[in-house]
Amino acid sequence: MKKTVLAACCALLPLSALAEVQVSEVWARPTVAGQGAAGVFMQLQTTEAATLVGGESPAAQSVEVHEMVMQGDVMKMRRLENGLPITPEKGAELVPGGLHIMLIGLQKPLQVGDKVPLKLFFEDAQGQKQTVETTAEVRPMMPAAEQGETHLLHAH
Ligand SMILES: [Cu+2]
Repeated sequence: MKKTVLAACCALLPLSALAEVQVSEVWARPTVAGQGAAGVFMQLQTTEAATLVGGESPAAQSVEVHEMVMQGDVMKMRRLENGLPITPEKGAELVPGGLHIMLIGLQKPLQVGDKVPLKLFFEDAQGQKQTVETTAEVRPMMPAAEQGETHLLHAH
């Protein structure tokens, strides 16, 4: 369905700035054949309060915003129905074991080095929608363990 968003509301709110959302450090884990979904992780910053409401990717049938919750002794993931609120003070951190973007219905397994195009949909407090286009780089599960410890010495 096509939605047309008009900027008419801004005439009534001359002082409100549009939220400017920055997406960085976008990466995903590789998957194996038969694995239908993958988590994508990133850092989010915004100049005004905004909400990450969803996304879209040619690599997957659907894209959802998920959180991890404890149910008894089991860690489960759950879709954030109302999206993920982001504030200028805190931003948001999407990390393994926590908040993440879920690619559901993968077209093919994600391999290390793949670049997955991803559109993220945000909405600010005034209901203004915006789309941020980014790319998730598929990285090894545990780069530090794979490369050994010596790479830490090369920091300087
Ligand atoms: Cu998930």
